Amino acid sequence: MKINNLEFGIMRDWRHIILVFSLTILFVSCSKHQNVVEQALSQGWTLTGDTLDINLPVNVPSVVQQNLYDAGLIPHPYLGTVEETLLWISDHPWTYATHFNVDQNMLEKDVVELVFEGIDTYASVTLNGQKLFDADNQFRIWRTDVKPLLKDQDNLLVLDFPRYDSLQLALYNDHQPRLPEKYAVTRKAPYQHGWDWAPKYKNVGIWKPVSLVAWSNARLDNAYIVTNEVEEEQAKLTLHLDVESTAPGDYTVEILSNRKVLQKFPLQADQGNQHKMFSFTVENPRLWWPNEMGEQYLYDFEIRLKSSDKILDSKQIKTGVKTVQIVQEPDAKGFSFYFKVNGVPMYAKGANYVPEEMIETWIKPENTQKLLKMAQEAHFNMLRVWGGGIYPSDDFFNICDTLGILVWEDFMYAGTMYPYDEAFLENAKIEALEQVKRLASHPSLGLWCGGNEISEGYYNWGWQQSLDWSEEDDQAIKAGYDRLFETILPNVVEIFDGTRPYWPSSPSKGWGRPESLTQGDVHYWGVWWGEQPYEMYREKVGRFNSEYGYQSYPDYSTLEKIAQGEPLSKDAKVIAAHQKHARGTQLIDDFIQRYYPEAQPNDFEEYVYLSQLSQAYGMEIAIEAHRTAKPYNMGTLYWQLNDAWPVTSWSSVDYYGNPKVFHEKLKTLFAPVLLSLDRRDYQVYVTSDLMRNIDGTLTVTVNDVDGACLFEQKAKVSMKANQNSKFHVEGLREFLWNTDPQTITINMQLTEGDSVTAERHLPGSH
Ligand code: BMA
Repeated sequence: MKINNLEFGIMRDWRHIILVFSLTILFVSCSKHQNVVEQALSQGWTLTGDTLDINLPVNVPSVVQQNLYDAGLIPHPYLGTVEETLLWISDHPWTYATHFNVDQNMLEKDVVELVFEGIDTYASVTLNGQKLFDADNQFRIWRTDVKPLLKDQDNLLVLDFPRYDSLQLALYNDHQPRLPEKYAVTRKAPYQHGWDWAPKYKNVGIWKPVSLVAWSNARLDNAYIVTNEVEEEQAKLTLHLDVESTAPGDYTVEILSNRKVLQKFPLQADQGNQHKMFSFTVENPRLWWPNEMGEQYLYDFEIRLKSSDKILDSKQIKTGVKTVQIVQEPDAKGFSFYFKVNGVPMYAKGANYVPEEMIETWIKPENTQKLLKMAQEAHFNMLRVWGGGIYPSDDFFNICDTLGILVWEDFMYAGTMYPYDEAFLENAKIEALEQVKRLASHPSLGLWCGGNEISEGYYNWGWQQSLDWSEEDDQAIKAGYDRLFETILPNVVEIFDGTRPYWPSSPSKGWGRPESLTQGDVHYWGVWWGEQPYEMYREKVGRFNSEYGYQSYPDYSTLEKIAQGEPLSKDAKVIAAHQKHARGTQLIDDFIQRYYPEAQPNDFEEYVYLSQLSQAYGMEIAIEAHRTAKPYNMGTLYWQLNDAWPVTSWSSVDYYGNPKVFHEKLKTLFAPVLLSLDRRDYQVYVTSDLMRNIDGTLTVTVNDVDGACLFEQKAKVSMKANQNSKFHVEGLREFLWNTDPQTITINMQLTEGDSVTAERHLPGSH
């Protein structure tokens, strides 16, 4: 990869910007060395609503929608049919303000920074009447030295949020050439602008913590560790540091594990902020593996920055030792596409993950833990964090680290072309830099991807015509795309991580194109969007199917909650309000008619259940087709694991954490060994993701509806680790040919000695 230093200057000076603050309740935390002192500014804020008679005491992080709901001023945004009545909120100006005092100890430090970990999205920030900065990116950290402005008593920090919708519309209308989506011009979570599973709740507020951070001499701004190489006796790692120093100076960096110093390095710092890298080794490393490939061993390191013998700053880093690559090698059909973890090919099983809440500050680590545990128990080893949401919190990644879920992380770009002026690209670069540094230590981070369905849209969705671009417009927009997704983002990943692969776009080719099945990853939407039958999944097996899916209704109890006592039916208004896909209701119904023509649901509850059976049936066909095609296909990530609110969608777990029928089935479909019957030749596939060889016996029995055994036959199974083979079962084909499929069940079991390695029970007809 070419690293263009002009495109991408490593920042040496004080990192961007400014910040502001307030807090009445003083919470000062000092680390033991006391050179770096922090004060959270989380409490004692007020939210006011311009001309509205609203003056609410609030804490932050929070957003206006949450604050208004907490104060009883609006109904619950997820229930009933209230969406339209709440859309004014993002087109109203809001102000968050707080008064706070500052401890003398803090004021004596060389630097006192105000740090906002996240502001959503536009805000003008002032401290004691002085403008600090204008925030314009939800995904960035905003920080500035405020020491000259601070007093010990009664500081006033104010954030004025303009009318988001109006501002966005003005920015969009000013942009020539026209862009496909309005949200393209604002660095704010796309899904909040409405999606085919999301209402238009554009959150406004201080959505991440705020604090004052004071220090003297020097401190560690960032510290993270990545794995470069793994061998049996030794792993090579790199410690990355951003060191900020008030003057040129000589320091020492120490890496400790179990309170013992592993290595020491001299560090010569200039004045300002500088990025430094130190290589070190771990002997006889215990590795971090994805779920069911091995253990998820985590190391605890402490990093110290010292001047003479004085500790100036320290950071704790939990990390795992693991390497990851994407392998793309030419073969007879195209190019392979698979992940290798610690040098071992990995068959990826999992789903796409969307933000867990429409009100982003309602995301709770305990809910994430439950959801991801359900994924792990369904044998997931991968999640794709979809590019239309938000970058997940550290909690999310800590959970993935412990559960062994490798994360395909999109940068937050989706479904549109983006502006390409210098200011936009610079903003995008800083965002990427901060996110890459924040997440690099997590062993669960597997891949950085440019975004969701952008190149697919550019080449296949006719924007050139529908938006009336001239040839020059088209070239300029495409050149901007190339700069962002082919130069800036990969350079950030390469320079500041250097170990994670970068993949410019998911998918790489649109599903209408034959190459989508012979190289890269594919979002196959011919079933659902293209209205093809489920059986089409068998034909459309790509190298790595990173999206496919079919909708079903959520659990009936979820529908009862949103209906709040109103009668439920397919045509109820509340059901329509929680279906965001234009053809969704019809497409669900079409497939219930097609696959369950005899079914006569007695009521809506039974109908809801049928929709889940239909979804599960379709996903079974897809997953079986993908897994049995291994190693041609090396990944299956369905759309979508979860929901952001109670809604009819493609998810396998609904908003309240209820598993759908499909999710329960994953325990068999994603199991390390999948048994399947090829109904063309009646041979049995054994698809193994196990890291060990199999030496066992396959038993196939056919039973009648009362359970009586009509046929039984055994075959010997001997297979290498991580492979897929087909086995002939003597007499099975002839037996099934001559038996009415409606009257039987087919049961397969693989045993090794006394233990059962895999089981599958299938109806006679499928
Ligand atoms: C995929 C996703 C989402 C969408 C889903 C279902 O392409 O990237 O944009 O919600 O389709 O339509």
